[in-house]
Amino acid sequence: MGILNITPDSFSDGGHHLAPDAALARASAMLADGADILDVGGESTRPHARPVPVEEELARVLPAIRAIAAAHPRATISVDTVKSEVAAAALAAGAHIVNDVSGLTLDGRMAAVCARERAGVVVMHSRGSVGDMASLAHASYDADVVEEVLAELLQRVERAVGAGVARERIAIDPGIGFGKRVEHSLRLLGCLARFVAVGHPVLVGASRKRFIGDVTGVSEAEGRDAGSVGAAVSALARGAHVFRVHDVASTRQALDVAAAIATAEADCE
Ligand code: HH2
Repeated sequence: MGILNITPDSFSDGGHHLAPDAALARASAMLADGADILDVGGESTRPHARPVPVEEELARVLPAIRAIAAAHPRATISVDTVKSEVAAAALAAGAHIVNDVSGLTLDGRMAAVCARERAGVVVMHSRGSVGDMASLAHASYDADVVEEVLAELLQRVERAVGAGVARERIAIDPGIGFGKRVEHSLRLLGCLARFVAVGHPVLVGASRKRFIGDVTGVSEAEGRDAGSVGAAVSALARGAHVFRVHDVASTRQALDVAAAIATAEADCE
């Protein structure tokens, strides 16, 4: 899943793709690099980012989604939003998946919209509002961060199913870096198999995130692609299915090789 942020302020690619032709060019490049899904977002979750009114978010994502759907009718498009109005309009404009970083909690109508439109849904774990979910404001966990994140995530999945979203259309995501300290993100990735065991496809969004900077000492987000590829390969080895990344070409190449080796390993048992 290639990241396409149509925002002036995203933590690593903010401001690059605001014009629809720039967004389409980036989308086309990511598809050529091997992306299976394009994740189009119009609101940054960076702490203290300015909240984006619905009209502004629509004006950012809809032209991009329309342009991508027209140029690449077979591409799978997800919309990264917590707003049901944006989700509904994006689905009508050609998106197939709703990627909601609030796990369908911030907008009471989100689950019903996803159900009605038969959208694929990514239920990500986070706590709090858009403005503080990627901070450490809610980063307190009892003994086992994995158990707690999994329990909260599954509650949200059940709520979505209760609102009519088909279970087989739901992917889950531990929400790396969202209200998680470095040790939490590492532990969630290390224990990813426990998320995989639930039976939903598991999405991992580790690309360029702070924990990679903490492990490697690389402070600039743009310099963290090699570490991000490492995180993706490690997540693949633990059973993850979808990898939300900035550097599609390197990730695709690394995952293809890692998957080919894993297949060869299976053959020798
Ligand atoms: N991370 C970000 C945004 N959306 N969606 C899912 N499912 N999982 C994630 O880990 C995830 C996500 C944050 O990264 P980015 O889009 O690069 O930055 P920003 O929020 O500043 O736009």
